[in-house]
Amino acid sequence: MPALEIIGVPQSNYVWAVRMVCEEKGVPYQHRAERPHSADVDAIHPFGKIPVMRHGDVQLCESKAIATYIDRVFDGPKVIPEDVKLAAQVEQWVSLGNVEFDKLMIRQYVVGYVFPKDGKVDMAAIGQAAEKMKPQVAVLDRAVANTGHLVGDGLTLADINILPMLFYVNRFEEGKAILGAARNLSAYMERHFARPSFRKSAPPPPPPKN
Ligand SMILES: N[C@@H](CCC(=O)N[C@@H](CS)C(=O)NCC(=O)O)C(=O)O
Repeated sequence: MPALEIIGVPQSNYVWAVRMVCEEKGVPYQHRAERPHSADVDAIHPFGKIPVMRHGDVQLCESKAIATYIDRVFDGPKVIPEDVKLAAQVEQWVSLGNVEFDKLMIRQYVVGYVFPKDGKVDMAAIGQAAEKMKPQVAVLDRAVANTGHLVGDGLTLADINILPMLFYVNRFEEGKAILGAARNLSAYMERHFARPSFRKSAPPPPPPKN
């Protein structure tokens, strides 16, 4: 079997998710920390986004496609269940994650703090994003209430996709308060953030501020 290569800086929530899939399944992989729009990334993703993947003559972009490929090609516990209904529910939550939660939680809220335009955090925009996150968090809080998972009663790609997003939101004041008030989701985060697969695939801590 050729080496599996995951390309993309580890800070990306989507790179994190794909690496967590590998860890969860016990799949060996090589990780190359490249930024979006590097030559290698541009060669695979039409819009230069990370992660991208190489496995022999297979090249893929988009975390959902990469995760699905890894789940089907390699042994280890399934992160997308064989059961058609459960698999469709995983698809649904990954889609919601990418289209709804990532857009607001990461692209607006977290990126607003980490990569502020003109070097200054726009606190009005942060406040607006935080308000909009409240109903999203309520949706997730209800979804994990019964089993502590988004789909069925075990960890799936639906959870793996959302966990890095929640981790990042939880690092900032408003996000931490909103998540902390969501009882089921807080317990969910605490439990899954402690998973070896989550910790092993986590990005290194940021350097200390001067
Ligand atoms: N739908 C894509 C999203 C990938 C994505 O947005 N990656 C970000 C980093 S987390 C990126 O490469 N951004 C660079 C850009 O948008 O130009 C996936 O699931 O892989």
